[in-house]
Amino acid sequence: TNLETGLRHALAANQFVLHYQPQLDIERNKTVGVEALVRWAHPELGLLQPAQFIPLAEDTGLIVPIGEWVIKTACSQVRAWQDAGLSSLRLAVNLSAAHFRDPGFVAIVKRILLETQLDPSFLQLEVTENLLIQDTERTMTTLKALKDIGIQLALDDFGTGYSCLGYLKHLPVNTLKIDRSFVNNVTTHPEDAALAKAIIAMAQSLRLRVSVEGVETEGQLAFFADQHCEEIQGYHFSRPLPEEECAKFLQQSR
Ligand code: G
Ligand code: G
Ligand code: MN
Ligand code: NA
Repeated sequence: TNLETGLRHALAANQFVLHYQPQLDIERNKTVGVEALVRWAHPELGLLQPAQFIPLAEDTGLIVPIGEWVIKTACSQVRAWQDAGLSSLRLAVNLSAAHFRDPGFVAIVKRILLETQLDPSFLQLEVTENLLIQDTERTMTTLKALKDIGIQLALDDFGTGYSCLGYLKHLPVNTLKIDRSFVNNVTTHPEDAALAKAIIAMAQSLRLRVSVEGVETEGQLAFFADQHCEEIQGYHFSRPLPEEECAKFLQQSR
């Protein structure tokens, strides 16, 4: 397709852009991290969201070089923000299943960390439940290797995928990110509140940090603060921001 042809040239043509969404530590009321979210500045179609090209990138395998670009660019950016005084800022990056099929992936991440001089403990890689059901043994080996380097791992979109809860106890993840579908109606529908509380209780008893996505209102924030969740990410705190705007946000919220 045309889109596919364009996608093949997009990296070389430098058409990808990263936006960064700040993440709030609820108790300390402080920005602790940013999640890098890729966009494609398409020459004719304008700024495309991930949903418009990530599936195609995954089907064509182009997600591997794109992902490498994302990790490298974001690590380098966050290292620059750290150098500018935000010394403990953490970076979250989304991974796709294809990265786990690439035997060179761990070495690539190591190389990027060396090149950008970002301390591995400030990098958090996000994986989804669906990724974990493919080639479980290889996935586990890769996750452990990433953890051994000192990288943090988060389980993204939790509760929306194929959930076999048994895997949770074996997974070397530090953080569970509750999907925003559990957040939308948490202050208006008792069933949603009950579900959110149950997920949080489970995560806490497994000693996982809980990060809540898609928090849009003060009431939702209060709900999750009451449940002792560690972090929120959502429009209530900040939308994903272009690099310059994010830099300003980070300086102002220090
Ligand atoms: O950016 P948006 O806010 O629309 O993100 C939509 C989805 O796209 C998210 O679920 C996110 O996981 C995915 N996504 C965003 N950036 C990346 C990326 O760099 N790599 C991969 N694999 N997925 C991404
Ligand atoms: O990787 P993940 O699917 O978690 O990516 C986060 C996605 O959620 C991005 O598409 C981002 O733009 C979106 N998002 C972040 N905060 C909010 C929010 O408060 N409300 C809604 N509806 N979407 C959000
Ligand atoms: Mn994510
Ligand atoms: Na998510």
